[in-house]
Amino acid sequence: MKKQSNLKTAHIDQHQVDNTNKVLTTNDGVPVYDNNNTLKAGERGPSLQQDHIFFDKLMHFDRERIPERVVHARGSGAHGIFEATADMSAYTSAAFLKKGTVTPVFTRFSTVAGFKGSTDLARDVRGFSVKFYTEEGNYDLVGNNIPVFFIQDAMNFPDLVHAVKPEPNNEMPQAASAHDTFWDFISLMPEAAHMTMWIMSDRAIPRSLRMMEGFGVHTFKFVNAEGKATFVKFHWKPRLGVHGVAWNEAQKISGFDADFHRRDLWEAIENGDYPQWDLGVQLVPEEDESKYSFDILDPTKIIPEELVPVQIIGTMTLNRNPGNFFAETEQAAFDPGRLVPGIDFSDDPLLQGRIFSYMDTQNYRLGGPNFHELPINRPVNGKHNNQKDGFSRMDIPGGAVSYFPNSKAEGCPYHAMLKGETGFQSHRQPVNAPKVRARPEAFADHFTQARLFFNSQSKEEQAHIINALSFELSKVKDVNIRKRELAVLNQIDKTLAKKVGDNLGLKPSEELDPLTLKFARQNHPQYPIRPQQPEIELSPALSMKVKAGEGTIRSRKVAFLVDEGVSRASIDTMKQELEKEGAQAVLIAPHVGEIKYKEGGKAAILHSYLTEASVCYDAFYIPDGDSVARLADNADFLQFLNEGYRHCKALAFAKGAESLAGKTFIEKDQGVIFESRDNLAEDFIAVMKGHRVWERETGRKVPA
Ligand code: HDE
Repeated sequence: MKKQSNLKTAHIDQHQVDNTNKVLTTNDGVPVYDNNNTLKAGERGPSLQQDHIFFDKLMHFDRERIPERVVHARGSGAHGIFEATADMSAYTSAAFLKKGTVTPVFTRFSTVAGFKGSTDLARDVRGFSVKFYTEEGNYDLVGNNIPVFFIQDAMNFPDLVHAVKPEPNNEMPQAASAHDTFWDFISLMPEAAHMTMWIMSDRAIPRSLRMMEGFGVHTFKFVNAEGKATFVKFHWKPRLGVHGVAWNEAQKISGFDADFHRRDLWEAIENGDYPQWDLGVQLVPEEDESKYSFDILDPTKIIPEELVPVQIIGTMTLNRNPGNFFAETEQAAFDPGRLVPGIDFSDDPLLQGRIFSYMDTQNYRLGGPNFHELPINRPVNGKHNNQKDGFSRMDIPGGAVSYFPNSKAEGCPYHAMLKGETGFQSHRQPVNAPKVRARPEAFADHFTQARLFFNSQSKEEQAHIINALSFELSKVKDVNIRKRELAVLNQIDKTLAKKVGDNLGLKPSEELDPLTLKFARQNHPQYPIRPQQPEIELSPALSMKVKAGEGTIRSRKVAFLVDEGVSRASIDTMKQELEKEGAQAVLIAPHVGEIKYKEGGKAAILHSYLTEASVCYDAFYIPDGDSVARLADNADFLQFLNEGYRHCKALAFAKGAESLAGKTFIEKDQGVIFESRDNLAEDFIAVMKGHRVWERETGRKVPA
């Protein structure tokens, strides 16, 4: 694919700095003669206070950090475009959703709990924020890769975050929910049950940011040109399918390459493998607001895709890496309160709280109210208003007029209504109700959809959830918390609770813990309620197996494990077949530099066992040659293979290399390809297309 430049974001690009053939200057443009030595009284003397060049440099350096995001601190971003592909005018007047419209975007993916420098492979929700630079101003769709949330009301958000973040006395553990305070909170908030199932599933350890779904989570409103509203849920569907790694693998990747996801996104874009997502919507007519067994305003509930199908309305392509991480990714200010005409909030109480929080946090984090003027946050259509001054004002609005109404500037900037233009108008929703601090009754059904999720998973996916819960609760020191959460799990599914209980040496109690009930009743005095009969008992769309996609190996990394004397023919044939499918072959040898081919000539080696780890590859191939005898006693090589097998990956052995499998604990299965028994490249590719051979875990009891 040819590399695209994004002309429409020229407003950002014009701020790029070109240092070619330029002299180094101070911040005031004064040329610097010597950038290595401070000004001293003599060569061995004290430094002088008049070293304004040094002070200029240090003043800036001392202020190079800004507060990291209180949540979602760790993130990676990319530029791209969104193309609307369906006629949505019956539902929304949003200009960027008009069929055929192409809009520049900036997208940032993130983990939630860890600090800015934490590992990418934490078990966590991933943020999925998209800023659309539309002709009607910026629209931010600030979503997650999981379609529900832990809590129902914004009031609980700081508490949730305090509970999951490292504990305040010792600031441990980093980027992990496996600790007492998180599970203490969760076990007292049964409304978190549904999200708990998702976060313990492989959705929380994605193989790649390019292989995860995104969700707006809340119900929003589309508003059409006549002012009629339709409820809408947003979905991003990755073209590469939805895939996760194994938990054991995730932990090791965190050690070997904490930037694994960031690197993967960056490299894919640099290689022209532009990731793509289709944007889908679920539409619910206003008249159907109360039609379902759950409340569509409750952010702990989904609308199952089987009840309301997802319609695809556009495609996002990420095609350009940022030029500067700080200026773009770090300073990007996302805010669900940034709406454009044709889209509005619903009354989801979690969403309502977010409308305040994001703008407030940007004011603090980016040092004042002019963060909209940072290149990454500027609207493409320009901004025109009478707002003045404040820290770091970048625009220079000329003239004496900064008020409205005015006559001196001919009433400009004018209100849209004055010239018969529409502008942003809120949906004319009637509101007349007593002021209360309370929740709707249907919000108190915490387990029906948690059960729906668990029951809709494949056998292997259920096993991963059980293992994840067992891991996390084993790390919890307080046995009372373990017991309380087990009682919550027992309300979701008895087998689930029993299996987790077995791993903890505990028997799940039939009833919720009195403390859980006490706190649940604060939110829902009538708790527990009798839930309404759900519309469906199973939702295949919730399984990652179903969302795996049609199977592609584009951009997957295959390790070719080689040594001196390897057969060139055996490498080249496989390499060609893999490259035809868009995968990458990476030669790994005991040392970097060069190795000799059996047939003569040399191969350049860029990667060795010192620099690489098995967990960072999707599949393994062992070619023929004199290399085979050398590798037989190489512990690094054998560990590569054993781990690849354990993590349920595809392994292919050229004919002369098959004996090496006998040196490992690998047993022949559908994911282990032997040239003498299988169609080497064809079967290898077919297995890779399925991502992993998860069945290996249950068959051979190899816990991944
Ligand atoms: Fe956020 N969230 N959030 N959140 N959130 C932030 O804003 C907040 C929630 C999400 O890539 C903060 O700029 C409250 C749900 C993403 O820069 C902060 C509540 C969803 C990002 C904030 C929620 C999200 C954030 C921290 C409950 C999924 C990263 C820094 C009422 C729909 C955006 C910042 C980026 C970031 C507040 C709940 C997604 C503090 C109060 C639900 C993807 O403002």
